Amino acid sequence: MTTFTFPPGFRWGSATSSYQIEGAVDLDGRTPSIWDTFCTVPGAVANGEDGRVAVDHYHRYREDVAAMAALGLDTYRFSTSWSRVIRPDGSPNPAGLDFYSRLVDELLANEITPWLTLYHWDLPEYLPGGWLNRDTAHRFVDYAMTMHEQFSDRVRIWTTLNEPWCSSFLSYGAGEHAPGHTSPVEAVRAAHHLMVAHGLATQALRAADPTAELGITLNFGPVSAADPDGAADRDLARRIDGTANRFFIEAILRGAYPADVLEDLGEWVEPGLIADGDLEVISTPIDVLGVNYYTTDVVRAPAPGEAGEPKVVRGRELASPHITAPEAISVARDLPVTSLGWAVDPDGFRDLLIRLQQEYTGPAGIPMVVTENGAACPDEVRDDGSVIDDDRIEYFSGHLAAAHQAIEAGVDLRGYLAWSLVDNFEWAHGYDKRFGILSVDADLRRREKASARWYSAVVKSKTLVQ
Ligand code: PNW
Repeated sequence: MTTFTFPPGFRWGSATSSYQIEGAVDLDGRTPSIWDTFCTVPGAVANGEDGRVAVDHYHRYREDVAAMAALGLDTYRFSTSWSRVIRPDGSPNPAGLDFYSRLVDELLANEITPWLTLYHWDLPEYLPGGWLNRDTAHRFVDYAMTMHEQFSDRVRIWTTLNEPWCSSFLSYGAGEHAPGHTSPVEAVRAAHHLMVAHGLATQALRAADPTAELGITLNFGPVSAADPDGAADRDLARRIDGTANRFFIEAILRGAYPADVLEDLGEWVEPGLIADGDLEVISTPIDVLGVNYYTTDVVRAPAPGEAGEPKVVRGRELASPHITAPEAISVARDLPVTSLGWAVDPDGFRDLLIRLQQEYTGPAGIPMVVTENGAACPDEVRDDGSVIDDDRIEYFSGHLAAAHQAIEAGVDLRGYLAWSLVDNFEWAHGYDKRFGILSVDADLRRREKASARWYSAVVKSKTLVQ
């Protein structure tokens, strides 16, 4: 038996996002986001599902906050819906703001720290061109400052963007997420505009509020070559690592996009896209790096004549999100996989945290917080109503041990937020793939899964026993 005790002050919590849980998509003046629209595209989302009702958090937030309090969680990372709080004419929508005000008050009354993410993919449909339009970055700053005026007295931790890789390469390059485009040029343009939005908003928030804690959340997918000695495999792994992992963090913490990635992207970086001064804006200092981690990947080059078939999902032709390595083939490993087919690799998590510390956050002198980590598992509902999810407990346990090992190795890791508080709308996978530590029944009733009770015991004792 091994006991892992976490440092005092380590944050313990959970995370969600607006479109995945709120529902109430046309209440109190909210207007459609690109996800509302995308969900109407035939085949875009499994079973034709959408976030119209989601898990009705808009009406059940008190119950959800009470559940967190009962579990002993001290931090809640949520996102706000831009089109709920800002009207198409740019003016604030008081009814939308009021929802988040009530949520924040409820959290504070329960001694839970609110951690606000400004953008978790539900871009207002009314913004012409979405992230293809540089002006969206300026509209993002306006939105950020409206939120700051309303909430800075009560919210002290702010994340600009969640996973810009997903909002660009997966959304404009692969077609898998809203708005569902498959253009490498658009993917790069969206990625850069997202980075500019992050930088401008960080500057404006910092100027208005020097003591707020500001950051961004990036998703990291470590990737290695199937044949570590094979030049072709290694080059594919380098390319994927370049766009998926290094592109964003190096712009933010080093003030430059990686030279090899710019070379790989070639003409997809349009002339004039990266304006003078953009990288200074993008590398405005942050206070914390949010790390989302789910899995790792091992890739190989296709054999001669082994052509990649176009990937058709529910009748829609998707492209590879790895626009500089679309031919890469993922190799199955001797590891358990989750319901999404993602390999369970806690060692990869430990190694990632150590790499990030050594190469990026250590030199920049900033701490990290795990802002998402979790697994989609087949939960078993017993006759007595209990929900058994041993696979999820195993996942959390392995990854918390890995996080602890990273701390022991010198990583400045300050907290862990489990994804997710409740089962929710898992984007293109709809409601079938469940990440919650609370289950949600068809009648929207919440129930603690075994993993919630297990996590609560860890959180309350600040100790993991394996
Ligand atoms: C993250 N990928 O999404 C998001 O931040 C959450 O909203 C989501 O529910 C969670 O992880 C689980 O999926 C990702 O394809 C979606 O590499 C897809 C990928 C990565 C992250």
